Amino acid sequence: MAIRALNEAEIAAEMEKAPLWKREGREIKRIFQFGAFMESIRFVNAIAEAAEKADHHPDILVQYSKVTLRLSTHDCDGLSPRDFALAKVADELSSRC
Ligand code: H2B
Repeated sequence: MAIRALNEAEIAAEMEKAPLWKREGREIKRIFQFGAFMESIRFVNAIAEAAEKADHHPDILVQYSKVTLRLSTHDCDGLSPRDFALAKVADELSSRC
């Protein structure tokens, strides 16, 4: 299904609702800090399940107790509502890991 990239004003509005995320060009990024490696892995497994269900997949970097997620929409070469929807899910899941 075709998806439209958000324009700058729409991205700014979404960023206000996602204060823990940083804009980096055509991506948004958040570093999640956990207490231990296995917490990182539980989070990665949970976000992988959510991503597969949503058919929207983040770039994931695990560094011991730290997980970096980067979100962008390849299909529109930019940021779309799907990125911000998955960012919100990641925020919610991270508080449970
Ligand atoms: N993930 C991300 N991050 N961006 C996409 O554009 C995207 C995706 N597209 N996951 C999906 C899969 C698409 O390739 C499939 C065919 O629906």
